[in-house]
Order: sequence, then C-alpha cells, then structure tokens
Amino acid sequence: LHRIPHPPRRLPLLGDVLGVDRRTPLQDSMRFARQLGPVFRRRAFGNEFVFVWGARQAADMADETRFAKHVGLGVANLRPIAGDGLFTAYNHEPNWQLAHDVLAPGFSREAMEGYHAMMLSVAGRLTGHWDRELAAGRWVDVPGDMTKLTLETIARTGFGHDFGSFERDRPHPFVTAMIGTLTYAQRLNSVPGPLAPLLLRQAARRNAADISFLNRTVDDLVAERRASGRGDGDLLDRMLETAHPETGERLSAENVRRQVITFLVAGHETTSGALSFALHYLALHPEIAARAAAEVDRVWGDTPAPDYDQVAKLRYVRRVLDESLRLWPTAPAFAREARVDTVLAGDHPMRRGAWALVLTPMLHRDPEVWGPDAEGFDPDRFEPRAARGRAPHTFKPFGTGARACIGRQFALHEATLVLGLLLRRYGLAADPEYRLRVTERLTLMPDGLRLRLERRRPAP
Ligand code: MNH
Repeated sequence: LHRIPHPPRRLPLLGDVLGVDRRTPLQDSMRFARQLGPVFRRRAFGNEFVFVWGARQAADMADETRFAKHVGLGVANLRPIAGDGLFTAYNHEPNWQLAHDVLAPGFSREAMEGYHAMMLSVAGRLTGHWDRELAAGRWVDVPGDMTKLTLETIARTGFGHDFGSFERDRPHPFVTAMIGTLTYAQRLNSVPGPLAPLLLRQAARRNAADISFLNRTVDDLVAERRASGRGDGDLLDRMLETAHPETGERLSAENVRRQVITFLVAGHETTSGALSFALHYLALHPEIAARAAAEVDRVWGDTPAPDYDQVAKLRYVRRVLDESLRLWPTAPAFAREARVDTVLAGDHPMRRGAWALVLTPMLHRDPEVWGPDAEGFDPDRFEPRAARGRAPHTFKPFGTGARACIGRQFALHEATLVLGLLLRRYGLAADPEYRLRVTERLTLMPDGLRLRLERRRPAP
C-alpha cells in the first residue's frame, strides 16, 4: 500500500481534504487520477481508498477467478434502502442468485421486444411535451425531462404503474425522495464515520422519511397488483409469481419490496443521465447530429412507429450513446475485491478481501487505449473496425462479470429508441452560454442543461 501514490499534502485526522468538495467526490478523484497515475489512493478521515483506472490494471481486475464485486462505500450506503436487492446484495447472500435467476428472463431479447411498444408510448409523451415547448418557444429542461421519461418507462414496463410524471410541473415525490436518499448515501462517504450521526442528524431524519416514502410507494404498488391479479408477465409478475426453475423457491415479500425499489431507482437514474449527456454532445456537434439524424431517416423512413429491429439497426446513434457513456459513464465507479491473495497487474500485492474502486471515467480516457485525443467526443471510436483493435475490458460503463448490469440491453434499447425519435423530429440548438457542469449523487448528470428545439420535419 505504501508504494501507491497519494495527494502530497495530507492533514492528520482529516486526510486528503485540501482542494476537494464534498459535492463532487468523483470529479475530485478524476483530478487526483491525472496527477497521481493509474493506481492511487485517497484518504478521508482515516479511511484509505484505493482507485484504479489504468487500462492494464482495470482489465486485470475483470478476472472473475481472482476478483469479484465488492459491496462498499456508495453501494453499501444504499443497503438501508435496497437491502439484499440485486444491486446491493453481497455475493454470498442467497437472495442474489435466487433473484438473478428469477429475473434474468425479464431481460431477454424476447422480453425487450415485449417492452418495446410501451417504451414507444412513453416516448410519445415526451415528444408531446417537447412539441408544446417548441411551439411556445421555450427551452427544454433536458435532465428533468429525461428523468420523467426513464422513470415512466421502467415503472410502466416493469410494474404496470403510471407516475404521471409528464402531467406534473414538479418531479414526482418518488423522484425527490430517491434523489434525497442517493445524495445522503454519497454524503455518508465524506464525513467521519463515528461523527456521522451527529453531523448529519437532520439529514438522517430527512433520509428516514425519504426511505419510508419509497417503501410506502412500493408497498402500494405491490398491493395494487396483488388485488388486480395479473400483470402479463412484467418484472413485478415475475417477482411475485415465478418460482426458481430448479429449487422452486420464491422471493419473499420483503425481498420483493427491495427489488422493486432497486429497479425503480437503478432502472431510471443512470439511463436519464446517459440520454442527457448524449443530447448535450449532439447539440454541441451539429455535424454528428446531422449524421445520426440521416441514419434515422434512412433506417426508419416515414414509419410513425419504428419496430424493435429498426431500433437495433441504428448503429451510428448507438455509437453516439456509447461515446457519451465513455466520457461520462453515469454510474461512474464500481468496486472489486480480491477473492484470493493475489498480485494486481504484476505489481500490487493484494490480500484476499482487499478492494479497490475502478474509476470508469478515467479508464475510459486512458490515452494508451483511447489515444491522445481521448477527451474529445468522437462516436467513430466505436466503429467495429476501431473497436476490434482495442484491448478487452477497457469499456465498462455497465460494470463487469457476474454482477454487471442486468438492465444493460433495456437501457440501450430505450435510449437508442428515444434518441432516434428526437433526432428525427427536432433540431437541437445548444445554449451558447452553457458550460458542462456535472452534478454527482452517486450517479452523474449534466446540471442545468437546456436546449432550444427546432422543428425538423412534420410529425408522421
Ligand atoms: Mn444498471 C448494476 C450501470 C441501467 C439495473 N448497473 C449496474 C452496474 C453498473 C450499472 C456499473 C454494476 C455496479 C457494481 O458493480 O457495483 N445501469 C448502469 C448504467 C445504466 C444502467 C450506466 C444506464 C445507462 N441498470 C440499468 C437499468 C436497470 C438496471 C435500466 C433496470 C431496468 N444495474 C441494475 C441492477 C444491477 C445493476 C439490478 C445489479 C446487478 C447485479 O448485481 O446482479
């Protein structure tokens, strides 16, 4: 450990707090990464964290025989909300395997095809809203509207529930409570553990209220379903009705509550950020937007309702999304622990149980993989020919291994569909005053991003 570089000026007790901001732990870590190199450490209040972002070291950590997901920091702080739900479960908890096996078919290709019509219908609410903003000559609030869209999408496709987000002026209280708990979970990392109850007393009370609101929302939703009976095979149906194919075991009521919260939160916050960053870059690069829109016109023609396969065929739009997730992977870090005594990438001995954070936004900018212009936005990096030449395990927006994102195809299908619909319908004009500001609440979001819309073609 002592050989791993750390920031030069450390304070006793406080650690590396000079020049850092508790609202931006990730962007501070990116700055330290640039100063200190591919493996470095940061200390906050006596806790030492190791960060890894060099391509060679991060790829080594993807070896599932020697490393596994570590539930720590931000993820562990979400345990009071999500318990042993899929995202926050410890590897050894039996409910992880059970829920994974029961829910995985809910993310198969056939399941996605089944969600497609509902995704399209929710996207129609968004374009309806944007048409009205355009007609009124107003700016559109990109992160706000993307969050409405993705929350409605997961709630309706997964749980047959309508939050009515587009009929509200302010975010649904579920979103406000969720943002509260995420922000609180992030803040817990930046106060000295033993003092947390004291320093965060008020915030903790607020957080408890947020959690009970989330629980109540979910309990109502489940009760509604139990009362009404069937939900035609959506995620909630699987949670309530499906027994494990081999053991016949079912999810407990308490675990269902954890899973519903997990999916409502994990299923929309990150996708909303990904869409928002993509729209930011599209508005900033009109030539890229024009190329993407031309692809949509070519592949979709005039069809008012593109089908499932026509979304998968938007290869360039998908590259725009990948490139946005490269620069700003909206779940920006994941933790890996050694399963055995091992040596990381030939030079860092790790004992069994030792762990480190993979800093994805920096892995995605390692010049050894992405070249000297790694900071620039260029979707052509994801052309098959360019991508084939790249070392494996160097693009990880969805994590890695057995505990990688179960919702990856869901998110990519939803986001590609929506970008296609928006590119076909609107010209996107950037606010010349806007400079990218990234807010952090465990996930990333372009703060205050707004765009001006232009009518591109009459609505089919
Ligand atoms: Mn998602 C795990 C990123 C969309 C549900 N997700 C992860 C992990 C990353 C991630 C990274 C691994 C975290 C870790 O190793 O600790 N997820 C994303 C991103 C998007 C995303 C960047 C969108 C873009 N995720 C979604 C969607 C859903 C979802 C959509 C659900 C519909 N994610 C999950 C769940 C897990 C997860 C559930 C935990 C899987 C497991 O551990 O078995």
